[in-house]
Amino acid sequence: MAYSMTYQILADHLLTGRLEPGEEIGLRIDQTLTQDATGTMAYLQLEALGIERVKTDLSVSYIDHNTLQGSFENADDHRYLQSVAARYGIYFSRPGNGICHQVHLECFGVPGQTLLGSDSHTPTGGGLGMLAMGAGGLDVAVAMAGHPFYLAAPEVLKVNLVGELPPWVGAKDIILELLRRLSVKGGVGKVLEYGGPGIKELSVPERATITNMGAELGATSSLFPSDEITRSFLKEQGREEQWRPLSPEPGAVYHEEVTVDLSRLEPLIACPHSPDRVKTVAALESLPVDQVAIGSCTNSSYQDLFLVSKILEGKTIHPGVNLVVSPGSRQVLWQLAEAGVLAGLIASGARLLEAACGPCIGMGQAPPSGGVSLRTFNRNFAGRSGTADASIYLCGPATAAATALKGVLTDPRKLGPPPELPPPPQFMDKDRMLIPPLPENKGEILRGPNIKPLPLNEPLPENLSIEVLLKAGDHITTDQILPAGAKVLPLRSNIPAIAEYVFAALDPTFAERAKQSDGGAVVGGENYGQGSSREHAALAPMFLGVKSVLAKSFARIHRANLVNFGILPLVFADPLDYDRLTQGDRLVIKNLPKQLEQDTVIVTNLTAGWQFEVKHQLSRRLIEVVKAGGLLNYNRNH
Ligand code: MIC
Ligand code: SF4
Repeated sequence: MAYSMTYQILADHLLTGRLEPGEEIGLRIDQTLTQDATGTMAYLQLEALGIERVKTDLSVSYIDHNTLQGSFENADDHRYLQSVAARYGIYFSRPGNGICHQVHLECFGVPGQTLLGSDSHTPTGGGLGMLAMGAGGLDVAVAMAGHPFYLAAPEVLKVNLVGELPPWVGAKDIILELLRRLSVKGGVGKVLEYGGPGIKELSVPERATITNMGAELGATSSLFPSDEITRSFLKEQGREEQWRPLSPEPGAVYHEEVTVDLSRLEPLIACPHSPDRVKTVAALESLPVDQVAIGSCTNSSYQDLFLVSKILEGKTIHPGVNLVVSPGSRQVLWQLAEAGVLAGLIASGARLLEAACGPCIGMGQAPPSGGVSLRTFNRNFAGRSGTADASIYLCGPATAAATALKGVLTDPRKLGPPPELPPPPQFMDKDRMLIPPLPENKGEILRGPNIKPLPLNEPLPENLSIEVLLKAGDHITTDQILPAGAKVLPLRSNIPAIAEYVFAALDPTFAERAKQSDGGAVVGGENYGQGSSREHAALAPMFLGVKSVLAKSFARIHRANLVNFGILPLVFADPLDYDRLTQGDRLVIKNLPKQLEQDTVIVTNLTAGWQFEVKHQLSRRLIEVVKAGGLLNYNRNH
């Protein structure tokens, strides 16, 4: 059978299992990345695994999320991460160096390799022809320790790009069009593989915008071929020798196909509070905007920010708008300076932030009450910006810059012909603020007082008795399960403290009620746990005593995180049973280990006196993991 690019990489890295969609496979992971908000837990877990050095070809630890140092916590975590990296054989990317996904493209990504990252936007690397996937910190730690990464073999959705993009229409509009068509759960269980004549128009950073935001489709990953465009990007980065070609085998088999005619696209925008609520910019024009934020791992390349700078050059930002710009990396910032456009950007009134995630994760720059913020980012979930009642819209950099000038949502096609984009100046920095590990595993690990030991779960009991602590709706995000932002993020290495914020925005009494209960359950609708990879959204509920989540369907990474920490994910056999459950119901699952041997498990609702069926959809291995109370216990037993 002729293989797609995805299946070629899977076959090259297959350690266990059969390459059939839906079957559990174990993959060899070549590279890993972590960032500081998920990294402290990941490295505490790596320490717990008791290895001497990482076993991957390359592992990198980035500092990009928790860069506001309002108190000692974040700085302590950075110091911990730097010391662990040095000792265990991991490269360390210093604070200010940039967003993990952008820096990884520039400095490390290799076509055809596998990359696992403790961040849901790791598929950015697909822009360079890597099979790059997000996962919880524990899965990344296990991969660093040289063990396989397990996942369900994906289906491959071929995305055919045909035609040419009209002026002012860009990569962001392509992925927004796919979100409009496929929705935030349209990619679950799939890898999106891009092809067709239209890809020849797209540079690596543009491809990376598209693969980055494939995360919002719920996709396992997204992948572009590695061609001459990829080669010239690597050449610009001084690493042409790492280029290798990747393309589908002739006659490759795809499970599904969609075609996007680029010539028919126009500037698009995602409306509050979901990345798939997509409309045309033209349809919403004249919407007053309070804030414009340009940056994030989706749209912060040299190309994006050069375009923005040229649009703003010689002009002044509208008095009603606050414009913040965060470059994706130090390299991008340097290139803007070298290309001579930074002065114009500053003169226009843009507030320049450091090269980091910044406002994208609510690390500052919260919009005003009831405000409208237009962002080039990838997520617009309610409250994520730090302002509960703000309305966040997502768009490309051209729309953002045009709007910053006019004060109301503006279609960039009104700006006349688009500026020419010169090639990026060659970055001359040799060490790139990347600290290589120590040659041997020496060096002290430096722990601050905010780093608390990792809590462990207990094995699941024979008979599970749980109280429905919360009944939530469809598309619950991990931001809703456990918020981020400047106040909560510094607690990422302190589970007892961060657990107080579980479901805080949905129900501030949740943490207290969970602690009082003698075993809790959460009930959810479709696509439960979409969004961030943060395993804290499983670890903190586990700490509060949550034993099971019952939902209509789950997002991939969150479901894996639940299992990793011994929380049983169950899917309603009949979605109508969801409607019949109420908060406070007491549920009992008798003979759990025995029942898990079957596909279907019977649950009794003691409060209301009825029974219903759920599916666990777990492989044999995962049943053992969840029974043991999580992966760390399971590993210890094996
Ligand atoms: C996000 O965009 O939500 C984050 C913050 O990058 C997360 C990781 C985290 O919560 O630390 C992600 O996307 O995985
Ligand atoms: Fe950082 Fe935002 Fe990208 Fe997450 S989505 S990695 S917070 S820039």
